[in-house]
Amino acid sequence: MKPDPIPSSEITPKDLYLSRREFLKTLGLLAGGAVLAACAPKLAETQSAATAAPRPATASPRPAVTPFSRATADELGDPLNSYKDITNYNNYYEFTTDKQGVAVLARDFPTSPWDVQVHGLVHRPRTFSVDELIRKFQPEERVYRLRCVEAWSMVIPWLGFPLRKLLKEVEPAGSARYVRFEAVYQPEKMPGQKVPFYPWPYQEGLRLDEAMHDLTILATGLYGGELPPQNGGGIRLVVPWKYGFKSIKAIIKIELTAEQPATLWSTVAPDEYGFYANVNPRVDHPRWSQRTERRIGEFGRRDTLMFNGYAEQVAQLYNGMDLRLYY
Ligand SMILES: Nc1nc2c(c(=O)[nH]1)N[C@H]1C(S)=C(S)[C@@H](COP(=O)(O)O)O[C@H]1N2
Ligand SMILES: [Mo]
Repeated sequence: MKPDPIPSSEITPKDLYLSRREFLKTLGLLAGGAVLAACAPKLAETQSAATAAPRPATASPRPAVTPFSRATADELGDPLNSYKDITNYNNYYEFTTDKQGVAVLARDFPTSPWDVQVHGLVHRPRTFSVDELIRKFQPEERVYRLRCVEAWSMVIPWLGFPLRKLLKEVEPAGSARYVRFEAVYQPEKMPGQKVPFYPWPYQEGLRLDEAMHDLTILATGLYGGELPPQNGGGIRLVVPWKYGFKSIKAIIKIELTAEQPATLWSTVAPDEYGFYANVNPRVDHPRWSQRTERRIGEFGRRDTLMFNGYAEQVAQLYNGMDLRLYY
């Protein structure tokens, strides 16, 4: 689907659009959600393609509406988390370990323009701007559960494209078996990077077949708008069947390698955070159970699902592996 070439100056700012919608609704001019549902995805894509979606001027919560998501729930019927929750409860140790403090500290972190270098065991190494990636690969909405290893979770409507598309573009060599991701290192803008305990920059990795799986995306937006700095803008990985720490934010380098790459968390605590880190309710973290989780915005706890509910799509990637060892 190609976005209409609407100049960004003609795109209705989201907040204006919203208040007009509220206005029309009070006049009874909108038939339920039908009008919005039909046009929202297109506008969302156009907006992100033009990077015209307005960013909140402050980290103060936006209204908890779901204006540009065509979905209201994931495929299991669980409702989306609010924009407010998704953008105000974050793990992002480059800024702070305080989940509710990330949004404010990251507020002025520049996410555009943003470049990603793709290199290593590839025939056509190249640097891409995120704007170019958005034009080329047309981000689509993907509603995914995000399950943190700390046993909380959310349902998030990402805008993104399969990582596979980018990897194909650079033509991986036959010797490539893993993909290594490196996040930005800017200690003058990211106060958490002055904490020497962590081996900055944040890095992560996937096996090449995991990276090529259709569920694995690079996200460039959420809720139909741009990707806020606290959620990993300019661009971040999302691997929904793995614990959240695999979904590395603010990526500047993607490298194809022959050897399994080191990761920040398996370097800091190898017996707590494995390379595979597949969500698995039967394998406890050394310090707590992984059997259940707290869905942000809900009371009580819910059962954690094998592979975070994506077993049908991904279990075959791990045939012959002992999942008790490869959590
Ligand atoms: N660069 C970077 N990426 C990161 C992290 C981080 O600290 N730094 N935290 C990870 C963890 S533990 C989780 S649970 C998710 C949280 O993503 P969210 O804040 O968008 O929900 O980001 C992951 N990606
Ligand atoms: Mo996490």
